[in-house]
Amino acid sequence: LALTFLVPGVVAKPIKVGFAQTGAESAWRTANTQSMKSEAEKRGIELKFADGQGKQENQIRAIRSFIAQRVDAIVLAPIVETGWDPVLREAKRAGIPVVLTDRTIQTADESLYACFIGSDFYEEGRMAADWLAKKTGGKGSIVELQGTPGSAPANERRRAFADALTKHPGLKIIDSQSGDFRRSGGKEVMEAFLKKHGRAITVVYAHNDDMALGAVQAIQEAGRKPGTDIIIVSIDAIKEAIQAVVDGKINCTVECNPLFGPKVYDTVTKL
Ligand code: GYE
Repeated sequence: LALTFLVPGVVAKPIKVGFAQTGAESAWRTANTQSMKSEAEKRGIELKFADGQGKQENQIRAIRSFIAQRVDAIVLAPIVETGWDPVLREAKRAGIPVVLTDRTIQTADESLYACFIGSDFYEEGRMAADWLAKKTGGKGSIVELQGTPGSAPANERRRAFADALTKHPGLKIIDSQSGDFRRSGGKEVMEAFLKKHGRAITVVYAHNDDMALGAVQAIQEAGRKPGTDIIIVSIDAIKEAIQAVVDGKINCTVECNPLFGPKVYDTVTKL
């Protein structure tokens, strides 16, 4: 007969965390996933990683499976802002704390999540607009490449930029469409904008660098010079975009740091 003595507080079980990621739409996202995975490994946290592949229903399914597996905490990077209440109520009923990271949600019930760890998207959009106003002297015809429809960063970066432009009547958004935070999306939408508006476009405001880099390609293929003929301002500051700034193809990128692993796991451990 083998006897096992369990001494509470001495033999600690590893913490089990379920992370519902949005997908793999951008270089920012790749860095964010990497931070979450490598930091879990470093801390001996058992991480269950679910790639939502850009769909809210996949993320909801992942959360249900985390609940069924009785994880200690759920970390959610919500692809869109609305529609989370039912599944978050299920997590609450199961007594599993939920940490929102990267993106926020809209809910009337703040008790459905423990906290949010992420960036101020409104401030990013405001900084982009203020930089643009200085650079152009307050004159320009802007096309906007929006992020994923309904996502917190697309909503806030759009709202902040538009708010800031009210102080600069010479800066006008002449067209705006979603490129879904993807390079291919940014390229396609920019091609359509160039066809439709031609030389009227003087500025591109992209909600992320991947779409800005797609727009750079489209502008070059149309025989024009990105960064010179058309000013480009975007958000994230991924390595490739910083290189594009060095090369004069993108004029400004606002930093949005994706390395949330350490803060998220500090918080999860406390919870
Ligand atoms: O800017 C974009 C990514 O939610 C802050 O999502 C994030 C955004 C980021 O796809 O590149």
